[in-house]
Amino acid sequence: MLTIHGVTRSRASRIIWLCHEIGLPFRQHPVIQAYRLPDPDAADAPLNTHSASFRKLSPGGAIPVIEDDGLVLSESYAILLYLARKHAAPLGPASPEEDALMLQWCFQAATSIEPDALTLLFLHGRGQAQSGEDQALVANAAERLIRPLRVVEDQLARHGYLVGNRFTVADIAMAETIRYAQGYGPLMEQFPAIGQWLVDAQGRPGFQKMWQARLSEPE
Ligand SMILES: N[C@@H](CCC(=O)N[C@@H](CS)C(=O)NCC(=O)O)C(=O)O
Repeated sequence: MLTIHGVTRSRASRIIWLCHEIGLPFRQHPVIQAYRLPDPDAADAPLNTHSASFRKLSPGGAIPVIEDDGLVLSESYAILLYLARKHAAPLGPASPEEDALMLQWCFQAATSIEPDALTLLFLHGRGQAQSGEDQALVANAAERLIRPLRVVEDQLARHGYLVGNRFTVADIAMAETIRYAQGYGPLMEQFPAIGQWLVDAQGRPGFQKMWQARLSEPE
């Protein structure tokens, strides 16, 4: 059976959402991010991204990692695409062309959206008091996000989904990436098609099941 290493309050959420969508059973090892622990190296620390046993699977010390039929795989977008290909359409690619488009959207999410969206999450979304320097970082990140989000907006306004006029793994990858910026109104209100698509995607039973598990984990 597929094993997912990583707590649900991490990028493992996108893998877990996909598994629920395609009805794929999995075991979850709740490895937690070391930075969330006061002393990740303490003898009584829970299993975390510093733990020696986890480092054997993930030398870079990052979650999520999966084990599947002897394959050990890290990098959440690679994991999504691997599982989607293995289990194929409707959520995975039905042709090499769809496969290429799914790759395109995943690369766009990973390279042009995720870093700045995470800046918005960490410096704005969690409601911390912001220094002037933080506010400048937030404004710059939001400014850089306009161009890639415009591409996503145009695609969704015309087709409703990213690939194949249906909900696919590309929508999961992109929705989980844009979620990091979702709480930043001055940016997101410029993209109504993305807003509606996020509401629909996050209303799906697969997302809701993942989200309830996530909320049940300690912050
Ligand atoms: N590009 C990687 C990033 C993985 C990553 O940074 N994961 C975070 C949690 S979402 C992590 O494990 N951080 C560990 C730490 O900082 O201790 C992916 O998409 O899987």
